[in-house]
Amino acid sequence: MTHADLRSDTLRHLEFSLGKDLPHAHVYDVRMALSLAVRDRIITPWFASTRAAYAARGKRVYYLSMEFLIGRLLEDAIVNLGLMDEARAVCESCGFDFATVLANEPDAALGNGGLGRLAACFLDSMSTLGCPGHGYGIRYEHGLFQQRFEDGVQIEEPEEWLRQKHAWEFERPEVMYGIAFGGHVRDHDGRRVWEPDEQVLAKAHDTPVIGWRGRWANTLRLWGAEAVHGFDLAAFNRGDYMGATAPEALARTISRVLYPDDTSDAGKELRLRQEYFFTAASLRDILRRFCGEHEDLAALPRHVAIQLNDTHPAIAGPELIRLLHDEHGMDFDTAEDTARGCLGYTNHTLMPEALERWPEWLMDRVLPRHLEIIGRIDEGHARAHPHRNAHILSDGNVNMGELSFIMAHKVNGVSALHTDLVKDTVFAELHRLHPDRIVNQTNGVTPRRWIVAANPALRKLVGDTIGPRWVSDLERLSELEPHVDDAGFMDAYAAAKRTNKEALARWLRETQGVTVNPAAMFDIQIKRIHEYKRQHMNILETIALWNAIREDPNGEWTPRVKIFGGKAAPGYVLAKEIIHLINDVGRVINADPVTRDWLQVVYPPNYNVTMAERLIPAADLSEQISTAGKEASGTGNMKFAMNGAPTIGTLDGANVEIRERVGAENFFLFGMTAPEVVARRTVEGHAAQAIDASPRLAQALEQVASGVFSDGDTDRYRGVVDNLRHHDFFVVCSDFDGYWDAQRRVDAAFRDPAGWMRMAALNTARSGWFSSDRTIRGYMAEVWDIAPLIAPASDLAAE
Ligand code: B1N
Repeated sequence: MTHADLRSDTLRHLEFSLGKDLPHAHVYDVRMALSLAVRDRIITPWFASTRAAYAARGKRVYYLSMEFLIGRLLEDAIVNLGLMDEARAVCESCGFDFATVLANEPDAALGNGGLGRLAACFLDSMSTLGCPGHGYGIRYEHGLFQQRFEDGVQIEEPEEWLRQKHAWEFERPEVMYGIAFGGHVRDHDGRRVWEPDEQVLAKAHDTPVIGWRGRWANTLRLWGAEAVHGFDLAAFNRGDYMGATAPEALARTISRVLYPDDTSDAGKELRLRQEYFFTAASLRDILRRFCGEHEDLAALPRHVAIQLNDTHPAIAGPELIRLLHDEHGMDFDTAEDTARGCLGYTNHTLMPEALERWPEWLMDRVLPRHLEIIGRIDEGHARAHPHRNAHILSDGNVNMGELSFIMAHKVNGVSALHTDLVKDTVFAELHRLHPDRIVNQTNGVTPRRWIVAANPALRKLVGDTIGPRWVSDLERLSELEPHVDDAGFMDAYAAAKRTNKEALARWLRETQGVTVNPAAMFDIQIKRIHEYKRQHMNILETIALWNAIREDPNGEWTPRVKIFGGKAAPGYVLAKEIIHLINDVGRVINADPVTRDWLQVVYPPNYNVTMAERLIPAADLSEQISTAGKEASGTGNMKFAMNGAPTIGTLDGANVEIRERVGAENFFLFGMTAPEVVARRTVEGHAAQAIDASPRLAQALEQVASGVFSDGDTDRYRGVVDNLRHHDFFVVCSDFDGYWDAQRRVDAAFRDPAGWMRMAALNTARSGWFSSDRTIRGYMAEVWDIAPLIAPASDLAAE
């Protein structure tokens, strides 16, 4: 492929697909035309992959997820196809800045956070490895809300990514399924027959997902909801114009908006409808594909692996039984075993409020036949295990975790620690009954997006040092290790970090109007705002540091920029109070001339995938400070480590494995362990005790309470302060001094630039294991029982 080809294709699309000529083209037109020209280059490998998958007559993987946090796709496609230089040249020859063209693409925020981004990284890795499969999800009209700050307060606004045409998708009006809801179940000659009273159409929209170097491409199929009869002409003719469009509006509600709750569940009927809608459509599609190739439905598990991304698609179990038994006439027990042979379930959280439970009456109203089937699964399980204590149906609820566990042949946690906790806590009983079912698959992230695309400076240095193969074989990053003793390499490594920090500083100046010193430590905490993630501990430490510098302005301090990013669920009052507090503290501290050279707080609004791509490569320090036992894995922690930002963190989630691999001396550990946290909570007055023992913490809390950061308003932070003083479930107070001490160790280490850079480079060199390629290989071998359809990329000769 030459630059001339890509240019002429882009100009052709500009003219014939966008209807513009170059002199009148807006950056939107150029971005769309380039996207279409790049997309054209995905079609051939996409078709070839589809044909190869059919020819193999083997197994396919179906990844069912409520969320796919894919972000922007153009740069990703360009990177995977190796078209970086050509694409840049095309833009420039058209008179457009490449970065501006890339930035014109909306960030597809079809997810809340880690769970959705993991699904996106998995798609990338499945395509890179040649694992045949599809992602199935919902084509939300509105992704995660846009966040802005008004006087420091989070304001949510609707996200409008589909206002413009989505360049990457193919609408498939011929792939449409009627999805039923409600109604009754009746007996017909001893058979149970569901007579629903409502139908919504699910229409397919396909996005090709290209792997590294275009060797394989899978499909992300997202379902949009439409009405069976979209327009009520009779109502219109009566002059009832609103009524005429009501059926369409009602049906479309199902795929209208992503629920903005991360790790908690509203228990709303619409959410249940969303879950059933996309799960049922996906299963119909899977069976249609299977029946086109095979006769015997009993062979389903040999050809179909369905992965449930948390319990959100848990209705897949009963729905698959319903399809096999009610519709295809398989006997119930065989249908149940067949379904189980196909299904795998990934658990992503132990937070009690996130474990989905639906009231039986609601399930009965929306999915009456499914409730019956669930009852039968539960009875069958009880009969097989008479002394068991785990029930799917209990206290008038349907427990979706238990349902998922019982209906899956494999259940997995997402980090070693999390999997142990899954075995010991939520599923202890079921684990005892089914000791071989739970396995661990530690999360990973795709290096294509998180190094190659996001960090070109590091990509070039790594490529120049160890060649190109590391991109699809990330463990090869270990070949960098000997070079940490080479002054030339280390100078280049430091220069790459400096380049990224300067780029971030420029962006902060241009978009946020704040000036930061690129020589200062960039200390970054980016993730959803949640008490268990303890952003409030970070901001309290910031206040304590501010106090300490003011007391001794001529002391030996390390300049720091504390950067925060993240959204709070709109209904999570305390999390929104924490956001307000960070902004208030930033306003006061940033205005203090005494500390200005040492400490700054920056909180750019509307954190998303695109912002993460900008922040992570520029980070010096990665904040992973959750209460031990609460963060199932984390994936941001892995992105920071590979981009050369050592972690300050607790022994939680995948932090444990990161520390083991990068080495304890390259990781700033503090805090209680998971069992210590559990024990600490039983100590009466643990928070007050910790505050009494820590003058620094007591002072910082008192400043927040007394209005130092809220113009004297002593009410504004009553929620946060009272919670910490009297309740403190997430043991912020008890971990505070350990955190403070760890931060001072960080300060000291950062004052030795060579030592720090060595630590950063070792983080890069030793984080190859955290590639999502490794994770997907694990699922393929231990959960899906499937082999790749292309040779490993590492077998290829270097380009
Ligand atoms: O899943 C990520 C993990 O790395 C994180 O530690 C974990 O917190 C995250 C309900 C969730 N767990 N549960 C959710 C998301 C949306 C929702 O509606 C729960 N997200 C996680 C990937 O394993």
